[in-house]
Amino acid sequence: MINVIGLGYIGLPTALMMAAHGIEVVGTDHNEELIRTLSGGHTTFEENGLEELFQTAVERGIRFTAQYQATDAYIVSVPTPYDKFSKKVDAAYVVAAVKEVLQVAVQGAVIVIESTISPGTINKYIRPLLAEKDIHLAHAPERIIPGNMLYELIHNNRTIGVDDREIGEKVKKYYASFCQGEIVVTDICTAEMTKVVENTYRAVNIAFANELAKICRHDDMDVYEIIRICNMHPRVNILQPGPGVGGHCISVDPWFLVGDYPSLAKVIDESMKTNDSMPDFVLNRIYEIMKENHMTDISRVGIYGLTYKENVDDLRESPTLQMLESMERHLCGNKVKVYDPFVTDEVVENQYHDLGAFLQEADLVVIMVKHDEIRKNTDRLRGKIVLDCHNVCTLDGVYHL
Ligand code: SAJ
Repeated sequence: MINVIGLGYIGLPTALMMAAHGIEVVGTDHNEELIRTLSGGHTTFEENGLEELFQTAVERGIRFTAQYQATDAYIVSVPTPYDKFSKKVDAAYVVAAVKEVLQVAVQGAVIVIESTISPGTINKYIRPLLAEKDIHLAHAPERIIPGNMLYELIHNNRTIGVDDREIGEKVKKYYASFCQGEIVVTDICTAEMTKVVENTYRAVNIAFANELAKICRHDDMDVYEIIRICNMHPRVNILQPGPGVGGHCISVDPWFLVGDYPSLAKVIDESMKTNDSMPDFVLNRIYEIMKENHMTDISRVGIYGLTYKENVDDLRESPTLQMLESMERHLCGNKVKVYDPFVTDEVVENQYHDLGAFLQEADLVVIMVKHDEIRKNTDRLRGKIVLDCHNVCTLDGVYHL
């Protein structure tokens, strides 16, 4: 039996996937309300195909509880925030989970850490907890992308870091029950580093695109056309500029390297600062465009999109929320209108829950997130002033980053 600890965005789909593929799984989370929801037959967030997978896993006997189970295999996928001041990984949740596991684990058990951690975290914070106990450690960092999680769980290649190959083979078998990609077995520190490097590579590439957007804005060049043409070169692949980088991975993990290697991680440090500057860059664009159009009433500005990226309901590190915070500081109370089709809860002031009603109240619409809804409805923006931060609107006169 595998006990999956932490039933959030990664732990839940992983637990369901294993259960659906014939492994006996118990999911544990200290959040009693979450356990009640799952045990009551409901999923806890929106994701393509999650509902169906949940039903299959339930039929195959998955159980949810707040208790840690006595068994020989654990997967720990609890959050690993970073300390905003030191930029270092905060391993407190992983440490707490492993301590609980150690109280119940049987001799020879393996604890697989899935949470993203900086290189050296297992040796520094987790291994000392084992003392003389006969318990094995592994690191199998997740790689799935919100919005396409279930497909990627099955099809992505994976990395497993272990101390010895025999344990590597045991852990590999669990993942091979559903994963059709190649599963590479390596040492623990290499596995830790690869995960952080993958997200850092993407963060630096996005920062480069964002910097190009700023340069192009300065001299009125079309950054999208420039990137499109450059990417026709066989060895160039620049990502897209945007209103900022959110989510719990690309906006967080690269800081671990800056925190641990401050005098070495220079490009990474600058890249993260560039990405973090984007919400304010958008805010300045809004003020510029209002001025150009003789608009004085900020309450006629409509912000489209609250989530950190398109077609998900995840608000973590959302660029829109960062921009609204900044706006509030500047304006002493934000009065813009806000709408997101994926956010049904009331999370900010002046939030709308209907696209038509939202558009009626806005003369300047800012596209912060390229949800499919707005891509399909750009004709409804006719007659409005539009600041399109994702280059999805083809109407004449649209403003860009
Ligand atoms: N973004 C841009 N320009 C782009 C692409 C993305 O500005 O060209 C922005 C998005 O709008 C979003 C942010 O970056 O705000 C991050 O989105 P994302 O789709 O790039 O990535 P995540 O955070 O959803 O998922 C990433 C993935 N990592 C890589 O692609 C290397 C995923 O595979 C990881 O599993 C995940 O991080 C994680 O958990 O580490």
